[in-house]
Amino acid sequence: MTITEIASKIKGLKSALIFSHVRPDGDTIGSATALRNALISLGINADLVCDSPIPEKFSFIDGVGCYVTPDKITKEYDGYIAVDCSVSSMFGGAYSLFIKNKNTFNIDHHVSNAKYAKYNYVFDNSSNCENVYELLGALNVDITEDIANSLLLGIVTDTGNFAHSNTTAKTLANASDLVSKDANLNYIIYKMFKEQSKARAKLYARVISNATYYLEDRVGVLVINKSDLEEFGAVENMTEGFIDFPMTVIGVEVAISLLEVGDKRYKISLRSKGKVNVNEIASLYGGGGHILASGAMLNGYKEDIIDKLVYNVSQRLE
Ligand SMILES: [Mn+2]
Repeated sequence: MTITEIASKIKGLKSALIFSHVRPDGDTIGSATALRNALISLGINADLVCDSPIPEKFSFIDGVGCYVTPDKITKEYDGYIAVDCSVSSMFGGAYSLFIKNKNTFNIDHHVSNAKYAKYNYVFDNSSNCENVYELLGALNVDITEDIANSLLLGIVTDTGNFAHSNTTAKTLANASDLVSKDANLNYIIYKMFKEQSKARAKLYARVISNATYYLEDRVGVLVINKSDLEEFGAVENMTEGFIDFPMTVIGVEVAISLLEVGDKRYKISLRSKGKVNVNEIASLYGGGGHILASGAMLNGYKEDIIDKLVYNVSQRLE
């Protein structure tokens, strides 16, 4: 469907429930909150649903406090609109609710989108917020400061702060437009990429200072022990982004992190700069992901796990 067709279908609604994916990121939250405010400005009743808690760091975005879990939905809506959800599993438990409505919309940017809705608008932009921005244009919505902040949030997070290869001239032009509409780029970047708790900062310093290097410094390894988490009062999800550190080291081709999640049980993350397909390595242990970013769960002593993984890398570096 074209954006004009989707816009005219949405204009016909009196009420809509907007769905964000589980483990929500800035793009699904930005898409949903921008669309909610836009629909309300058009006189359409709009609510938000997500089958996961919304991380605290997004609380500065207008409308984030309105999310409810699917079990709280009792009202009827004219239409259900999913944003940034490529497949049914991304809805979590909310999918069984989603399919109950006759007017379902799917607005997404993943090329792998399963086109599961009655009305599908899937376009391969950097972020779904770029698609929503285009949709709001087709709906003739006034871009308020709140809407601009929501949309810029999705662009900034899905492009990794404009650093990923999905950042195009159009992405930057859209971001520039949103800044001209008073989106606070500086604050969004601080909240998404810089701000951290003291517990995380202390854990990070510990883990990074204990990094080890193998194969003439072509592999960098981080170990995150349960005892370190406990010492600083940190929790597992605070370790997100740690693995980016060894990747900054000149000469390192592959980064590996081991997060101790149980007795002799480790959650493994793998990153590659391109010479090694780490998806192949993760697959050896029942894990998977992408060529440059993959993960798996391994049992055993950490020294043995590191030995095995470094060996797997060495076989692929020659
Ligand atoms: Mn996205």
